Amino acid sequence: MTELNPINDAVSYGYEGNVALLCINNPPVNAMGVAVREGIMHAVEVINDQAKAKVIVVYCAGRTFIAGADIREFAKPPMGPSYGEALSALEDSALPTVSIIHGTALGGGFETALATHARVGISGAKFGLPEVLLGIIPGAGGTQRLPRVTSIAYALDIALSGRHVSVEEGARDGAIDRVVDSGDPREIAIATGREVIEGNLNTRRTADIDVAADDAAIDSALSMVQQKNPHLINLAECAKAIAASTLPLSEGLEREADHFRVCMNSPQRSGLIHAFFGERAVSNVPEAKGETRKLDKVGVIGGGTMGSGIATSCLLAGLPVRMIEVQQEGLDRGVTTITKNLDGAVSRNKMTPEARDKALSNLTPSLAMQDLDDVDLVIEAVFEKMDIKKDIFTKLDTICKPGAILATNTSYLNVDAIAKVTNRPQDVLGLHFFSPAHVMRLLEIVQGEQTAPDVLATGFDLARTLKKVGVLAQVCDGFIGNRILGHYSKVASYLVMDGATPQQVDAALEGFGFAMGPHKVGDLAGLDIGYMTRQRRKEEGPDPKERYAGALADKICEQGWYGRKTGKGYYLYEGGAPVPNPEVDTFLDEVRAENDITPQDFSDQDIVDQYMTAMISEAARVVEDGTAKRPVDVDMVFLFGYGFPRFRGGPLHYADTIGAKELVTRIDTYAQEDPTYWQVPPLLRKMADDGTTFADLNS
Ligand code: T1G
Repeated sequence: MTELNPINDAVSYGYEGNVALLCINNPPVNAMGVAVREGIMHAVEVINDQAKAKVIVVYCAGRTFIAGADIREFAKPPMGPSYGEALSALEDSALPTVSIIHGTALGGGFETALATHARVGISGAKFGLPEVLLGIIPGAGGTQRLPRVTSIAYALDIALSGRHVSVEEGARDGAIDRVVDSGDPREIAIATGREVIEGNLNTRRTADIDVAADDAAIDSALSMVQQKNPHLINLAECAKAIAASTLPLSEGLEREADHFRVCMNSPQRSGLIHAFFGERAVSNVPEAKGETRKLDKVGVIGGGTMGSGIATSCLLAGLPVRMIEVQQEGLDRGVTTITKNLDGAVSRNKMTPEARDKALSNLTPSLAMQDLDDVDLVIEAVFEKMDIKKDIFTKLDTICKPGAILATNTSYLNVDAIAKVTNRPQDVLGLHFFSPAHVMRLLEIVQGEQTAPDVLATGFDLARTLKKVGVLAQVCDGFIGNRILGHYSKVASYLVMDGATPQQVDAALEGFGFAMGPHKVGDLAGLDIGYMTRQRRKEEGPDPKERYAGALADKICEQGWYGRKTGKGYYLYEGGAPVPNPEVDTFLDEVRAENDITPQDFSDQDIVDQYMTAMISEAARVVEDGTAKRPVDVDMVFLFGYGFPRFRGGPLHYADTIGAKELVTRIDTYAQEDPTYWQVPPLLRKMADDGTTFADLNS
């Protein structure tokens, strides 16, 4: 095998006969950093100058072709040659250039392939332009070159969805010129080069291809993005850039650069890139590393909404599940729900009917807890009552084999108190799923005082297996998410008691980017859950100085109205879109009269400011006392478990766009009205004093 000559640490070149190989090797995903761009430009120049070859074939070492621009460089000042310069070198090369795609050619990676004169995909490989998922648009010619080799309509589909496409599908639509059987990219590069020289594979400069205008496709794309994602600015910028592909390439590339700059300067870009790296950072903690215990068989106790959702999630991941219930009726209900969940996955083409049948064959329903004696992990998902959970863990302690992991799906309760009823507290942790558990990607992994390191690492292992975003949380009432929710949801009630309406609060927060406002979420989840939590808190003796936030909700629940499931809550659910429940206004007047409140006007911005400041305050306390390891952990909890708008990056990433000083000023102002509820967390005051940001606390 010919030795390759290094251009720099990331790029090398060599010759196999008169085939020139240009190899990129920049682990872990061959991101197109400055060294790769410099290396490509220099290699193309040298190979053309040396005139030893008849074709240049670009391929990558490692597990994938170029997976895009190096996203980490976005936060730094521009360095080295631009993407445009590097790719023009490939396109304008006198020698034909060809790309060999394996793994995933994404963003700048696929744009590199589009700049070469032919694209060969190795079976199983994928390509795509996922830049929109990062708040930007393709910025290295993708919006101009993809329409040239396919069409404007196709480019709109690929670039606006950000989806990963198989090379087989790409070959059908013209994006890929040939698909070959899987094999070593270098060997395939050599063979492909010979095919080009022998005239068996055509090459052509993408720039030379004209694009047929398609205004209809552009117009429908622009109205579609306005309807589906009214908050995101980059989707329309992307469609407009693609519309410019009918111009000569050089002009089109300038237009693309203009639209790209608009997105780069938008805070949405930093929010979405924070989300990209945050999703990876939460499992990049020592607790997620190290030895794990085997996870071949799982037991789930409880066939209710959570139990059957958790069982479905495990079955979807190929894990055999033993589901335990106390009565046949409950067991049957659980099996029915699981079957419905799996059927839903089939109807959404997420799995084949055969895979569904296989998953169902992996489910063993049982009324005997004794049947859990050989499972590796038990997840308890029964009623949120401490005595019931303690009783179950006492039994599990005698039934389960040594080394089995005992997990509770409690949303609030003290995991240590549950662990203490067993003789194996080191094998106990919290695994807090979110409803619907087979859909929601968040998994709070709750570390008890005595939870063993390998048990914790196994929790993260399970998250990976279930394709969940596992976030480490310490024990407290409600862990990370529900504790913060418990605090800021009060502000939504205070705003309504003081003058706003439930629908105004919901509309203001939906305008901020939440998919659903808090009152609609309450109606969806069931207002009875909040009612029971308030009753439990009343028994535990609430802070007498704090304003009671549940007055209106209690009145609604005392009518037996729990939201969607009863057809009535803050809204009426009579088939069409939910409409505000007029009787709530009557209750509101009563609550204000009973509390001697003169309603005041709130702007939507006032509502957002108070709501977000409350969320940020409690989030700061959660980081301060170590319940969450870092601000990014809180952010990911809210992105993957609480419908927080992804383009804002999470509550603490958003907090940095306001600044600690302004937040402290706000809280001090609000505290003049209510000093009990509004208190500045010491961490926030310190950050205001020394100018640190939550981003600083992540590093
Ligand atoms: N830049 C920098 N680092 C990256 C990266 C990238 N593009 N992609 C991945 N990484 C890191 C990641 O953070 C992780 O690091 C490690 O690589 C493994 O990734 C001009 C401007 C390729 C499908 O959006 O979708 O091109 O956590 O854990 O699950 O138009 O990574 O180990 O320290 O995700 O096997 C467009 C992003 C960029 C693709 C592999 N490209 N990457 O998934 O591994 S914008 C993308 C992915 C662009 C141009 C524009 C996935 C993957 P660490 P991983 P994986």
